[in-house]
Amino acid sequence: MNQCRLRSLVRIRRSLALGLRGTDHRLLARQALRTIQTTGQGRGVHDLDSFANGCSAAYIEGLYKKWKRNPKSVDESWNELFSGNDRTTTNRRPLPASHSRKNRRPPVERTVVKARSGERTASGGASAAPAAPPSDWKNIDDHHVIQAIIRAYQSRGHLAADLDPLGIVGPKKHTSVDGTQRHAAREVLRQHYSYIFSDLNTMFKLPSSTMIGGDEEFLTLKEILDRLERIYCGHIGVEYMQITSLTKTNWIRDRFEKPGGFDLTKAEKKLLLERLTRSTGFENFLAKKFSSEKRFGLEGCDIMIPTIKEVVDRATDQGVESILIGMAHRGRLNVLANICRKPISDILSQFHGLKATDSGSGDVKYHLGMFQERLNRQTNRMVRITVVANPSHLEHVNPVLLGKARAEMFQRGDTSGSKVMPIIIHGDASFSGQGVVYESMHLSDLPRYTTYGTIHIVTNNQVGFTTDPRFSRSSRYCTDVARVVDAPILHVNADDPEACIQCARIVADYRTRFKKDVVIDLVGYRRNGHNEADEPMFTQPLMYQRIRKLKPCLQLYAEKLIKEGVVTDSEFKAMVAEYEKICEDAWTESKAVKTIKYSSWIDSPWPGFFEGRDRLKLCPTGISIETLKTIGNMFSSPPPSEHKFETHKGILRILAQRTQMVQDKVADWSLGEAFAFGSLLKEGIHVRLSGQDVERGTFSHRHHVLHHQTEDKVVYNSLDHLYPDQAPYSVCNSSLSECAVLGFEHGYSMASPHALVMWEGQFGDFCNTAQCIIDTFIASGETKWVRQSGVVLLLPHSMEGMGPEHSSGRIERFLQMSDDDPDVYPDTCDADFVARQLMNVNWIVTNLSTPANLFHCLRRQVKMGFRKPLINFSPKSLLRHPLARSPFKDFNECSSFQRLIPDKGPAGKQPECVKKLVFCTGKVYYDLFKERDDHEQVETVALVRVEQICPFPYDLISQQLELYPTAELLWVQEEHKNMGAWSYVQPRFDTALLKNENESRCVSYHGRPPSSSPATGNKVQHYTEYKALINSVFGELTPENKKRLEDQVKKQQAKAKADAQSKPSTKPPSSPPKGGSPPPAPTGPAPRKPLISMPSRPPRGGSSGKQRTGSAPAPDLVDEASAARNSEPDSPAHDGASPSAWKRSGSAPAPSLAPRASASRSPAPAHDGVSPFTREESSRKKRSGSAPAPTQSPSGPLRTAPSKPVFIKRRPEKESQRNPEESKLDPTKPER
Ligand SMILES: Cc1ncc(C[n+]2csc(CCOP(=O)(O)OP(=O)(O)O)c2C)c(N)n1
Ligand SMILES: [Mg+2]
Repeated sequence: MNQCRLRSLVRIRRSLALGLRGTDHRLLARQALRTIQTTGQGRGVHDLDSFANGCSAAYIEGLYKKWKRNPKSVDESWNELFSGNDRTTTNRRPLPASHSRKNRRPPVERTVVKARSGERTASGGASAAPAAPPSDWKNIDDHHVIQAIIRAYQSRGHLAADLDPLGIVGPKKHTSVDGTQRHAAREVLRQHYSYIFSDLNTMFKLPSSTMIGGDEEFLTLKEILDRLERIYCGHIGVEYMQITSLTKTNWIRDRFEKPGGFDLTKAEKKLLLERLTRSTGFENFLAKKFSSEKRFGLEGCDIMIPTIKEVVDRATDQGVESILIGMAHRGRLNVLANICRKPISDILSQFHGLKATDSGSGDVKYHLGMFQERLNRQTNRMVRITVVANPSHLEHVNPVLLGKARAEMFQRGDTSGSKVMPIIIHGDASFSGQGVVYESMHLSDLPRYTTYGTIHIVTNNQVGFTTDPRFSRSSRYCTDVARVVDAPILHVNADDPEACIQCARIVADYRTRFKKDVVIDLVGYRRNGHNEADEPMFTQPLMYQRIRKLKPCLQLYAEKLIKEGVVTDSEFKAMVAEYEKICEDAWTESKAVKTIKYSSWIDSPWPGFFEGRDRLKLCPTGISIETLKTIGNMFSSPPPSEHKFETHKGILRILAQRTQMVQDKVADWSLGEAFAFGSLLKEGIHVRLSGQDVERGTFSHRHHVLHHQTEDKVVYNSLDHLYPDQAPYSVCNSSLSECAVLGFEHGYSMASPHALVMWEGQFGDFCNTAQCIIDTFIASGETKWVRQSGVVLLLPHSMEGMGPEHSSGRIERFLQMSDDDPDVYPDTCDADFVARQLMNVNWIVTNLSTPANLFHCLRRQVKMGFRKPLINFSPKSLLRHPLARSPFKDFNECSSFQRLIPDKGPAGKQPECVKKLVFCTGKVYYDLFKERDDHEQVETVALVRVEQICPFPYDLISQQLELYPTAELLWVQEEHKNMGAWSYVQPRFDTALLKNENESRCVSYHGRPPSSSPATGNKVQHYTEYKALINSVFGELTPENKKRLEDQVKKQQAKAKADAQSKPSTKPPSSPPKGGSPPPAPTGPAPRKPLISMPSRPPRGGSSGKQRTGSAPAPDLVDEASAARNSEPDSPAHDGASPSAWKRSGSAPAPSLAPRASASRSPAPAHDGVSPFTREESSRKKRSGSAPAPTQSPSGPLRTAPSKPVFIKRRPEKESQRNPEESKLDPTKPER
């Protein structure tokens, strides 16, 4: 055969391969065949056709070269072909004799109808292709069928896999023509099912989409089926064809299909037997010693321990240094004993019912966590294994574990998950049933939440408590949830230890290679009831009849290895006896233990944090004015101009307002928060804020991440570039999950005390969907597991007429879970009273009213000598309320957190005149403040803000009670009576009052009546309720009050009109300045909103009003532009004062019901009720009259050596890839 003939053959093959796609290719193929016919030496077209069809071009070329060198080096048939001799029919490979197959559908008739000129064929060509000879098509068809069969096994083989050790679930076997029992059922092969009854000796060329051939390129149909059966329908059913990545599917295919890949060496088998002996031996021992104790044994899924162990070995061998395990009850003690190597005596001592020597309530033994650093003898590497303490609430540990793993990666500078690896062990019913599984899995590939792959192992005992899978899930597998993240899922028969080990290796390697989630579903059974005292025959009689007949996996495997000659019977018996002795010795040892310590079960030790520290020392939280300026200037500046960052004009306006505030030395909520974050970052504390839309802020007030307006994914975060050596700042918009994200952040906070970790709810009561995390981890974690966390929850809360679900953060629930005793008056004379109170409570609950207090409160979180969760109810309207601002002096070194803010106005100065002492918390203070002014009761009503509700500030409350000895005592809240803080504060007020023998007063409730709904959705009703509340405190407005208010309004309207006529507009530029150039500085005070206009003001004393009834603008999910519109640069905090009110009260006038109105007539009180400005400051500002433009140049006078801002091109990669330096900046020390 000459080169021309060979090339033609190659062309034939290629063309035929493409033949199905179009007429042109078929034509090409025909032409090529004709070439061979004319140049060939007597070979028939059919032979060549089939020959070319079955071989690869490269293969033929290789053979041809070989043949040229030595004609005898190739098979006789090739020699004939290349030398041009005709083959005899007897020498021919058996071709798929489709015509002789009974059950096979007839080959598709490729009759080509000649197209008349101008007619178009179905394929769109202008003319029809001549038909290929029928045998060509048969051959092609046959190969396609083979390919489809292979594909069917690959994608659906798991449906016919032999996974159930009980033999209850699973397909039936079918007898093929060769008498072989095959699993592959119609479900797998579908339309190709009949093929397994074909001529099984037919030889086929294997397609490139399979590796079952190994080095062989041709296999008989029988061999193909046998191999596919073994691989896909044996004891492993692998689901991987759903994965969209070709690299990953090829990788898995390679691992499963390559012949010989599953063989274990003798030593490996022996090791496996040893591990299985330990796993089974441990449960047997416990069963023997504590037959009636609950331990949630592993029997029936004993292979779980060797499987985890294999994953651990493999991963540590590949460089993993820390493994975090999250799991529920089943087999937990076994994991502690045989994976973590917790001394068995320690575990057994938990069964003795001993007293604990440390504080806390402890937890049941199968929930306890632990932490161990040890040498892995198999790999000779140190490995740290953590089993995270677990509440009974199934699967809720998952996000906590992930957050902890993520934080550990951060601490170690592990930006790819190479050193830290999470493993989660699931139950079958809970894996499919608990929504948090799905929510957590959805974090798996998010840049700020990824743990670079988690290994999931399901101990699938085919039952959940008493419920069969058919009643507990609609999906075929309990693992189907993992398909959403494209995870490969390896179902494996738990009674085949070697298959399980094989899967363990593959998942460990997969995670190392791809850093993605992967699942093993260990399909076993549960030998006992749900717990050892349960009778399973009540509900699963048939299943348990089978189970009773089954030999334990250990016995089966031992028999197998004895038969194979891997171990002898006596060796196996010695193995069992040896482990029994270990357990017996531990038992004896455990009997000597007389007390237990909860702290020895801690899963997150913080070495070095508590040692040598005076826990009761509260460090100052104030900072210098220079730091305030640096942070303030950076935070208020747009990105430097050289970066040509196009900033939204609304943002520029906000930045201009911030600049103005910095110049005026006053801070609003977002600036106060930025001061807290920035100063902590400066001090090396990593700050992480996570939650839905936190980057901008739900209420569009934060704007930490600025977005380039014309370039995608280019963002700027000034707080990440304050100081060259600052700690990293992570502000992360989360997935729309509360449960998983809050759990994640809680886990993140557990990893190190040197970080401020916050989760913000979109609205406070969305924490409803994270209740389990709140109850079982945050509220009680320290008590149960001696584990601290300083996680902060920011829950927007206040009644603004926004409806039932957008109003309440459910303060009452958090307070109800607080564990300070309402009936015990603490020792307030103790010098460490404040710190001790904080240390002894389970969490801190605050409802703050000033930015400065937020600042101090957040900083206190990391300044304390211990860690406590903080639940802070954040404001909504106060975010922009002109009165809710703090002067810089409230942030300085002399300032501190104020647990209670007394009345510092006229009432506070002349307490003897005070008739009513009103205690309140949060935003309602501003309503009361305004109404007191309107009602002209500033001298007679004292307003006291309880900023820290829990622990209750008894000392300060008592001081207030003593200061106003004759005043009537009121608790005023805007929430309904059965909500808010009332039920918490009432008994505590009583306790404080009872302390004083001469006291006969009690505190009365003023607020909304009880309700099942947190708030009305009707604005009119909202206002009616509001009015009733106000009237109950101050009474109705008198005619004099009304007259005075009307006069005020008229005056201000007139003034506003005059101002508007005399001063030019200070509107910001209509289009954003390009290249980051500064917006033109306003030339005068920004136009003021119209003053209170009666029509827009709810009628006082009237029955209803259509007007806005809230006391503040509804700060819903406003867009940025409207947010910018809503925020008033010329707030009266800076310049406006109602002279009459000012004079009369000697303090700031009250805020208005409608904040815009109030904004236009009230000067801002500081948090203590006094204007942050002196009159001089206020008038100076009025004189200067302009809001300067934000500083543009990084070298501007107000900057103190800021680090060069970096523009981050956001990519879908992980955050850590984006910022590989984060580990270097990490202030937290690795805990090793
Ligand atoms: C959130 C939650 N709901 C219900 C329970 C009660 N419960 C404990 S174990 C269990 C069955 C769990 O079945 P599965 O996940 O299959 O684990 P198994 O016990 O079979 O190992 C149930 C319903 C619980 N602990 N947590
Ligand atoms: Mg189960």
